[in-house]
Amino acid sequence: MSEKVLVPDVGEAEDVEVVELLVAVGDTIAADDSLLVLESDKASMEVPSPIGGTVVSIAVSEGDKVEEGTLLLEIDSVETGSASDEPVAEAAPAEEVTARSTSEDVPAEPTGTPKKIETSKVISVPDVGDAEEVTVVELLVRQGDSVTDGDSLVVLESDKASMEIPTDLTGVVQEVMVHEGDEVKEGDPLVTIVGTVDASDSVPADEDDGGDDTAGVTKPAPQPAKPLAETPMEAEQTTTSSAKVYAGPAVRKQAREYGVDLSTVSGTGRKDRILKEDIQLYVKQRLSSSSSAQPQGSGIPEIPVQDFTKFGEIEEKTLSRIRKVSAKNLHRSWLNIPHVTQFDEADITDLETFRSSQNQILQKDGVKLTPLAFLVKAVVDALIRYPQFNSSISKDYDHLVLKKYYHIGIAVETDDGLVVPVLKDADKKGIVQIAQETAALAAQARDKKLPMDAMQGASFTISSLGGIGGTKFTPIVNAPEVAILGVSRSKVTPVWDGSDFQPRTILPLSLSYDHRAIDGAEAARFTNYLAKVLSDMRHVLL
Ligand code: CAO
Repeated sequence: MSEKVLVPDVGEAEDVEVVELLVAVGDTIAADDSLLVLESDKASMEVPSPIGGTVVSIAVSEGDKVEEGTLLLEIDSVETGSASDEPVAEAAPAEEVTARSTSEDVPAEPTGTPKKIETSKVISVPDVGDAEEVTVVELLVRQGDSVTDGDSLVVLESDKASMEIPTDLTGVVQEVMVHEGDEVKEGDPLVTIVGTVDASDSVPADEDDGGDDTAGVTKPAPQPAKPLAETPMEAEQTTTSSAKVYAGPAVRKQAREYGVDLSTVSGTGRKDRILKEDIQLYVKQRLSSSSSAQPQGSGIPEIPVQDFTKFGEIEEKTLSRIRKVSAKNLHRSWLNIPHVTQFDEADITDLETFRSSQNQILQKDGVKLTPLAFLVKAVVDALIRYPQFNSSISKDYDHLVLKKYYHIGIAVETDDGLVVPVLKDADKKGIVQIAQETAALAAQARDKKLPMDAMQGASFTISSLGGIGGTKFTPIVNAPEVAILGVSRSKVTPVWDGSDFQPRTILPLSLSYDHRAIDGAEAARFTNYLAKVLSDMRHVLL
């Protein structure tokens, strides 16, 4: 036997639209499964199936405007001979929620007048239709809150519908009698509001409705009751205190089960309605992002995933293991360290003259000096003078761990990404040895032949882009170190010597540091000193 499902009582809502069909002809459904979603300008509701069976026909399409009694679809019952051909007039759990249980307490009207009198009103659980008990899922007010007529106080939810319970009295919340998670039934008190009403609207105390009494006050008869949830559609209204979200009760229930805040979920249904699939995708994305190589920092909004194929041709290239590891380390440093970068310049004119003369001599031995070897030497000298740059912060932020060794990490660009081999005991080595070992480490890194211990124990790092170009950059500190020196390409620049412009070779320096360990003035002194040493390496001897 088949049953016809009609649009249920939609109260005063006029412009009701079929926004989503949740079943198709031939679908097998259980009793109470949602069939389609109706929406007015105020609320949305899912229409559940009154019986289990098979959908045999659907009489409406998405976008259709409907009204109470409109045929929606027909279902073949699984139970033989039990159903009739009579339309199911009340297919949804949509009994009209009009009877508001309230009681009011109004003090006696003093003689001679005030236009306004104080009243208290208990807002109770309204008629909740079939549902015997409903759950308080959200308290939207607290004791002492000011509320105005129409403000929502509490969100109730059954397994079929959610509804916001508003106040029709402007005033202050005197008491909230329920907690989130409480099971309540029709007539149970929720919130007491104290406010004022026009004296002319009050009625004699002997017409008391029997509601709660408040000491020392007499009561008028109830005000003409404006429905709490004006229509069953409003009972399904899916707003929350924080933001308006459109979602059916089943979706809301699922969101609660997963601990998902619906206001953070993007809906893909019509009019941005949130579907179950949206919750699932949201949870999936959160899970995968928390285990990915690049975790999201606390509270940092995620970068939305885009379908780039919409804009043109793309190719996917798998990231190398090195790139994934360095991405994770860089991200961790970036999020944990308050970075500041100090820029400076060193006049390396004389150093460059010396370097090229030495290169001519050393060429026969297969040795090549680049500015990097001198930089390592000068940096070590500066670290000895300013030991806080060769340190780490203790885990409890109690002290600096000053290192008495000078292991210099050298950032090396490889095909697979950035690698930082470590030149150990740089303070004990001469320029030529530093140049040879640095070149050997860089070659090993590029050939993927670096032993593990060659990448450990750095106390300070140098990142040189001088061979490539650029004027300055802001390197990321290689935690748990507290500073890193970035070096850009030197350039011959006219420098004023007091009477003339002289062509000088100027090397740009960019020192990034952890501001928790190092002050700005110390950083300026460090780069100043470094520049002085580079301009005349004889300072190293002092
Ligand atoms: N100014 C001008 N010229 C420079 C220079 C500078 N600051 N530094 C190097 N050069 C020159 C060299 O003298 C060499 O010149 P010639 O070929 O004429 O002799 C040329 O640039 C190439 O040098 P190089 O880069 O091969 O050697 P290097 O010792 O300077 O650097 C290494 C070695 C391993 C640091 C480098 O190859 C490298 O990988 N750099 C990239 C590091 C990187 O990616 N950092 C970014 C990390 S993100 O923070």
